[in-house]
Amino acid sequence: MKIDIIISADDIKKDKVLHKSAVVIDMLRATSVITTAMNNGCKRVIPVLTIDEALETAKNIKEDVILGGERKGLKIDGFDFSNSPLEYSRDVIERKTLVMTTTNGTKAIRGSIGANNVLVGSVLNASAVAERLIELKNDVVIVNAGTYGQFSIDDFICSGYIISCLKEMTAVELSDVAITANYVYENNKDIKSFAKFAKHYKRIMELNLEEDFEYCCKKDIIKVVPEFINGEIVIR
Ligand code: 3SL
Ligand code: MG
Repeated sequence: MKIDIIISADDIKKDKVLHKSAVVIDMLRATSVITTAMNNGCKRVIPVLTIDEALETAKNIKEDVILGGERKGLKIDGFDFSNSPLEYSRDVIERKTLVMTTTNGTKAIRGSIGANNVLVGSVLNASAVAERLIELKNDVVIVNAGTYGQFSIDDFICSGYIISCLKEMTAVELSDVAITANYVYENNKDIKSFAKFAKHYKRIMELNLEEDFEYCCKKDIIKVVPEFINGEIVIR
């Protein structure tokens, strides 16, 4: 299995995802939100790019719908929830449709269209993602959402962790960037201690979101692997 990494949503190129299984990572915090919401019984997540698209999409959905996401890390005016995974508990999200827009995460998910499969990954479900990738039998590209089009340490070390899980399960052939991500993880297995160097960590702390950070760094507490299929994220 060949494994490569794209370092930010702005660096996605169609030929890099084509015929592969893509895993989109925005561990702080969009893909941690999606993983948590789906684990808590959310029916589907519809990732969209703009606030207007979110409002329009939600208006056309007949069933129970929740609007979630962020701009500059904060809840969007008129939305139900922010981009904090801790808000998406079973009592509020079960059987609901979540329409979501975030700065980097939903952009990376939508940008990965064209891959054979688009999985949603995070530290929370890393080993379940690895198992699913083995079942799918494609080469893999791990798409880091990054932060505002830039490389981001948090998504990179999370990718390194997923690679470490894959290495325990199968033979892998890593690109240079994948070797580096895995090296960073293998030398910093306590993800929190290294993710703290990320620029985005400072923003998270400014917003008093320490609890979100702690939660998003928990390894393998979730077994579900959300998948983006035909415009919506579901559990297959
Ligand atoms: O950009 C995103 O998709 C967000 O996850 C960023 S934040 O952590 O909510 O600020
Ligand atoms: Mg992020």
